[in-house]
Amino acid sequence: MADVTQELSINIDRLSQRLADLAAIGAIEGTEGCARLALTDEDKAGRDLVVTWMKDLGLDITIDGIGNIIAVMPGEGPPVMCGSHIDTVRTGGRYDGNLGVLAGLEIIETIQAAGITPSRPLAVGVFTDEEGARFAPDMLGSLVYVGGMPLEEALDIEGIDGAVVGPELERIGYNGSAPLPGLVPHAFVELHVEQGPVLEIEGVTVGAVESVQGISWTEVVVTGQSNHAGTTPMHLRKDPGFVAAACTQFARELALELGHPHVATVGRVELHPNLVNVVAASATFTIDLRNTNEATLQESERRFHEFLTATAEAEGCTVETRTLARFEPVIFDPVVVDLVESTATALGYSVKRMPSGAGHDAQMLARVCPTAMVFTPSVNGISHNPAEYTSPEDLLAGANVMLHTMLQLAEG
Ligand code: HGY
Ligand code: MN
Ligand code: MN
Repeated sequence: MADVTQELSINIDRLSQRLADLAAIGAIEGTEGCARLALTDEDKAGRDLVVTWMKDLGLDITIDGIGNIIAVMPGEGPPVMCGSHIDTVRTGGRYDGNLGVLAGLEIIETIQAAGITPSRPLAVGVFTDEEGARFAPDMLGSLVYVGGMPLEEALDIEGIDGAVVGPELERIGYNGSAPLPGLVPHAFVELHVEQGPVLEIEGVTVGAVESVQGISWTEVVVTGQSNHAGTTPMHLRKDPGFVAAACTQFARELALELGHPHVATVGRVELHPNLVNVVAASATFTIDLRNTNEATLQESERRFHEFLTATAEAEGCTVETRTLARFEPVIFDPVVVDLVESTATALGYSVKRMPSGAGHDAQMLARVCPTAMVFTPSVNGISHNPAEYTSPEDLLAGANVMLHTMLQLAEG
């Protein structure tokens, strides 16, 4: 196998072109970004395009009951797998998830062109509904892939728009029959944009990701009493909109008190009837809490819930909560992390070991095989925003680190 040198390199123009071609599906006008919420027509169109590219590479393609697409080179034994997701949030960038999938295709095309046949086959996975923005939890497809959730339970999940996973999968034609849990890889590596500011601020080209922080998503429904905005004295109100706003303020104050890396986000808020002159009848909102430390994450959940309960009671409102996602922090395989780090150094790139603030499919594959991630910098640390950008030089670096990491895993 070729040494770890730039002599064997991916083709950045071909990778950039595929990123552009995929981003054209669900393109957000006037931006570089795209919107392909899971299991929508746009997601289907993106899947169809990626499957075409997989077929062009002569890969063996399987689709399972939750719609995960796994493409494997010819060969014997468990593959060295990479991959990610191609579903996006509603204000998505073109790199989040897409890079990990398309760099995998680029790597396979590169080694085929070089006439290299690894001892273990390489594979690329496209995992369904990583974002969890339409159908919670996030990382749904990879969670089912590793046996973390029964398929039947996943197929019954109702989305924020009332659609249900199973019928939507059928509607877009990706309710496959490949067995679940899925094929256990020899190892898994995910290339992903950092989606944060650390690599850029520190002037580092590659992230060797050691862990993913814990994630807690809860949907809260506060019910009060709809009333006239002009005639209802303040002391007689039962205003769920006020409770939602007070909880948003508390979440921020609690995060600042707990300090970095704790983060808290109220990302979705829906008042009903949502009218200028009506004290709301109900407020539905989500709270996303994250921390690298499980005990601190649990403390934040407890304190948030206590504040919510006390504030709603004082306002004469009732509360219902529903857990949308709850994943503990995940530590990646130190051997694979070391390999990412040593490979980046051998290729002449600056590299930093770091945690991931975002959730990723790799945190699920880590349950079944040695797993780690490669990060590339995000300009201005921006993501989940159409302005998301990573330079071709950094994309090249990240993809080459993944190429050589995968080849070493295939020979190791
Ligand atoms: O929410 C996340 O961290 C990921 O983008 N699904
Ligand atoms: Mn992602
Ligand atoms: Mn994302």
